Amino acid sequence: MSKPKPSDPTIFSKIIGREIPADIVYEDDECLAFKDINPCAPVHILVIPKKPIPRLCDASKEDMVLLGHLNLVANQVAADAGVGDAFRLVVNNGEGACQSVFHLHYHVIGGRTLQWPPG
Ligand code: IU
Repeated sequence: MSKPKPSDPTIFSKIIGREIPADIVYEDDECLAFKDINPCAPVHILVIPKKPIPRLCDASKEDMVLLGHLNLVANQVAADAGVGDAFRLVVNNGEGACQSVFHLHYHVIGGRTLQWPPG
């Protein structure tokens, strides 16, 4: 079997297509937000675009509005989860930054004391 390419569909595409279940907390035409299956904090939600952009660095100018929208949805899901005033938004970009699923996602993390700098 050949190594998956960054452009291959990921498990997140299957979540968008409802081929596999997820605990979805928000959806609109452009994006989806669901609870991380392996949370690192009491609130750990992933916000993903429906467009399969593999990494943040693969986004282009045409994605400008979409990227802004993802940020506002992150605000919204954080507020809905009760952590609107204290949360962290994380994008792991590339293998070297611990990205493991190559479909752009924003981690919304909160509900506990967060340290800085992160590990
Ligand atoms: P990363 O930034 O690519 O490392 O984050 C991927 C996240 O996706 C990670 O926190 C996983 O726990 C999470 N996840 C998930 O919520 N559901 C899944 O089916 C899979 C990964 I695979």
